[in-house]
Amino acid sequence: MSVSIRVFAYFSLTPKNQKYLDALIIVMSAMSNREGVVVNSKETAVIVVDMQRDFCYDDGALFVGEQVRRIIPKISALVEGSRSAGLQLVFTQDWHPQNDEEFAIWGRHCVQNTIGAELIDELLSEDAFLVRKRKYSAFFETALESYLRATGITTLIITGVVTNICVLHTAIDAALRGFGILVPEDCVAALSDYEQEYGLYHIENVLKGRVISSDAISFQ
Ligand code: VGL
Repeated sequence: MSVSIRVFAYFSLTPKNQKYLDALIIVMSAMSNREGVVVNSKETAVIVVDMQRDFCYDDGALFVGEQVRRIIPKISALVEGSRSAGLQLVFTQDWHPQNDEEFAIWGRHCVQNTIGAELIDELLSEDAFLVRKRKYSAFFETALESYLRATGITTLIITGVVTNICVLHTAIDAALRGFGILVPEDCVAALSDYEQEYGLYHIENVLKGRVISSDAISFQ
């Protein structure tokens, strides 16, 4: 015990060794990301955020860009795996009234009952809990929290668009409510690399969520 304390003190007190220690921590955290996460199928839900025509198709009102194409098959595979493992599935749908004040920021998009607001055909959502929302967060004035509490969910795997907007706001509200957060980085997309990075940075470092590859998620 005393030895380990002395070693710790030695490493933490010299700036040069602090640098090695920092590098070691980075390598170890990269290794732990690669190691993967085994999620409890009964207590974990997958949330697919706003995978709607207006965001995902190139003729949509607020097309996120080509990077959204890459995440569709990844989300689809994750949803299929999760469905087979018996996880709860939640799909959110941005759902704005005509002339919503948010259009001052983004222009008209996902207007209630329009084609652009429909979920994309590539992802099967019939058995999912559907959350229609007016704001970025899927928790704001929706039944999501009561649904998750009623079904015994403690951890959320959050996927979809946009990483630094609705995904991030949903992750923040989930963290505030005490849910564990897992974000597969190949299942979320943003308008630019910078926005993708700062969204994931916030989730990992400020919310203490885990950011990993979807391949690294398994179920028990
Ligand atoms: C979103 C901008 C406007 C999103 C929704 O889904 O992240 N972004 N509305």
